[in-house]
Amino acid sequence: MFRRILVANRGEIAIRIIRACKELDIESVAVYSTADSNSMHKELADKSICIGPPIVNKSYLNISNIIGAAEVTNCDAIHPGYGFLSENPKLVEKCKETDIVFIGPPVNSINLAGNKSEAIKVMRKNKIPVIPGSIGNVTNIREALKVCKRIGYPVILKASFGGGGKGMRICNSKKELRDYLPIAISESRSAFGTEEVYLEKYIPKPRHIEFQIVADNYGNIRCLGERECSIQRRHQKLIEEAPANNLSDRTRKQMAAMAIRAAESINYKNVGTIEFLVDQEENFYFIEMNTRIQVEHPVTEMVTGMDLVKEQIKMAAGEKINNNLKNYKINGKAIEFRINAEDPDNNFSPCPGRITDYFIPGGPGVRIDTYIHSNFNISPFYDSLLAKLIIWGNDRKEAIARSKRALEEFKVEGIKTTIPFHKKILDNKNFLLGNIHTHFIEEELGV
Ligand code: MV4
Repeated sequence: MFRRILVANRGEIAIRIIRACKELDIESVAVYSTADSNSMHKELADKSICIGPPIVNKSYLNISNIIGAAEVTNCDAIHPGYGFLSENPKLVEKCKETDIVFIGPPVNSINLAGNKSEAIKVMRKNKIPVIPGSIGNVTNIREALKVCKRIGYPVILKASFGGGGKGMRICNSKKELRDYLPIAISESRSAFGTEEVYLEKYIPKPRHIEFQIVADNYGNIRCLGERECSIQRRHQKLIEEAPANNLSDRTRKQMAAMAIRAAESINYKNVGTIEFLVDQEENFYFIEMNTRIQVEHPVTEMVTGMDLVKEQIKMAAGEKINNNLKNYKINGKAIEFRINAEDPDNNFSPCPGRITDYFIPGGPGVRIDTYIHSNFNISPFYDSLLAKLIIWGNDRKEAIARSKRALEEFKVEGIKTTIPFHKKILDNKNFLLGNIHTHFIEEELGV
């Protein structure tokens, strides 16, 4: 097992990883920028080291500073968390060169998942359902028109190295395809440095459901059930649940089997997520794969009793897959609310500033993953995620009642947060019925 792990992240996920290290009796080293010198992850770790100025490119995204920090503190592994360098192949290569274990999958898995049209090709070859579309990228309008003649309109253009909706364009006709193809290509070039875009049939109002995969270094791969992640605004998830609602046992089983096949087909290691879109007829399609621990991992932890971050560390250290993973049972319902420092009444614009006072909810079924503390200044340099409120109930009804009372208890003063917006969602009839899809927020709440 590792002696000392460098936690290459900040905020709530850095604290989450430090907690896992403590429970495994492994020392943790925090890294922090000068904007975070008063932050909780720095306090909670056994050691801490400054890695540069507030600007992320010079600190949390600076690979030489991160590797240097791990070397001078004698760490034998690096945990990247999510975001920042978590899916950066260069960090993985540098770790190999310096004999530090990267807690995550091998570099070829990261490279493949990063190239979405290529990942879809591999899945298609392995008989995993994918959305009808181009085989690989489209480079010109002639090619694109030919694909659309086959699959029919509407279609969606996606950037192969994209994410967060960037470079995505829906085309309802030949004309729109002619107009949007050059735009999608140039958006992709400027955002991701490549002109690679691909085409898919556009699925109206799909659900976004993802499956948690756990894989050891010996070829054992397990699936830990699914998360429903359809409640999102402008491609930022707001609420996630486990398990998914209104999904037949038959489909759930098929999807889990396909998720395992997807991970097997690329020799996946460590924890990862297979994302699917589910259409209104309950057909499901692979769309992409995430090669990191995700923000929403706690809902899976709450319904399975597993600790995904500890499993990540143990498998990276060469342990075989946890036997409890073989016969886990999904117990009850978990819902996660992302509490962001944003103003829901002002287009969700970030609201950095000082937290003058706060109260954190508690009681049965309540878990909070946060890094806030009193008199804490939310820095404008980083992500606006303040806290994750994770609620467990025996069933969805109990989880929702608990969520309502926990959001009522939750006080954050001095800054605006998304807490009032979550309360509105919990008053929505279709949300209460579990009738949700990726366009729920715009359709039902009009933002
Ligand atoms: C789609 C889709 C419909 N059809 N793919 C992919 C990434 C995720 N953030 C949104 N994605 C979508 N992929 C096909 N083939 C619908 C979405 C989608 C979406 C697309 C355009 C504008 C807003 C959207 C909101 C949610 C989901």
